[in-house]
Amino acid sequence: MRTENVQMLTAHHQLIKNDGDDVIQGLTQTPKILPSKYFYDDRGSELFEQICELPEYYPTRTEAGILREYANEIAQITGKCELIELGSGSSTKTIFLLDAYQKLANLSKYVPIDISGGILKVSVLKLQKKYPNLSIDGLVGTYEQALIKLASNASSSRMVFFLGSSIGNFNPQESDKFLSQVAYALNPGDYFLLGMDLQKPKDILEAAYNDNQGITAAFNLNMLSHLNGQFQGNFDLNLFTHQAIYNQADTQIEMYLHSHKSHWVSLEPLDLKVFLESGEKILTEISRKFDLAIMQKELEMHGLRTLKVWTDPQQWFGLILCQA
Ligand code: AVJ
Repeated sequence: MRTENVQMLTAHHQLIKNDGDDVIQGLTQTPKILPSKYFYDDRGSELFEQICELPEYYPTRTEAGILREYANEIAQITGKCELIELGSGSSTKTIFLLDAYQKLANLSKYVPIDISGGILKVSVLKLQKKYPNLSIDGLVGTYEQALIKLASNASSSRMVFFLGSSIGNFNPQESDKFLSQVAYALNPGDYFLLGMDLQKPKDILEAAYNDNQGITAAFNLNMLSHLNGQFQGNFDLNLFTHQAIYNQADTQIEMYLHSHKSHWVSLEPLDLKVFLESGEKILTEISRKFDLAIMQKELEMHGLRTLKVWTDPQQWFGLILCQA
């Protein structure tokens, strides 16, 4: 089997070499924060796959429904191009696009990019079996690393896509930076397809991040296990509880880990000792909920002109196709 088509993005792009600076920075500021990307070790990616199947977690199946219905139309609009997916994970929803592009646009290349090497390898192997004639080049790395690499690598027409409302993890400033990097990576005429969760009543949103089976809580807590493993931390998972609330003013879900005892945590290789108060919380994720018109303006400001917008009948989730 061809595992060699999963490539690590590292070294010569001054890249990954995760030195934990972001962890030090986040845990020494007030209030404390941890970057959401630390959710996704292999266990975290597995838990996220389980979240996607939860009855309360509507985004995945809603977006999948939109893709099922409109993938052919998307392929017809863009015509033949290479497909490049940021944060591909299990690539489950991607199947709709791959099928449509194979049928209508003579698809030759798919580049899935993910920070979690385990899940990427498994999904590349699966896809290679299902699409034996498709050239699949998996890349393991951060979005930033991938976009730098893509920018220096322009050949044929491309569509970069970013599904699942992963853009919701960025605050406005980070989102601005991300869209600049996307725009920089694209050539004039290339496409960008963006999936985003839309604003809706608080009870629906909070239920989606506080599921009955406690999978989201396990996903949140798993970040501490990941840090324990990667940075020899001694977080005691029993001393923390999961909380997710919808911040109406900022239209974003905020996920926290609450410490219910005052205690010290150390991460030796980082030379870091952190004191947590009883009741203190660490922000582990924001998940912004968007307005389609505002997002179109933001894309436009980065030279990404909207070609078409799709939503589901309830307008819970949106897809914007734009062109550089
Ligand atoms: C992968 C960032 C889109 O924000 O809904 C799911 C992650 N966190 N449940 C989201 C997540 C808690 C998810 N994104």
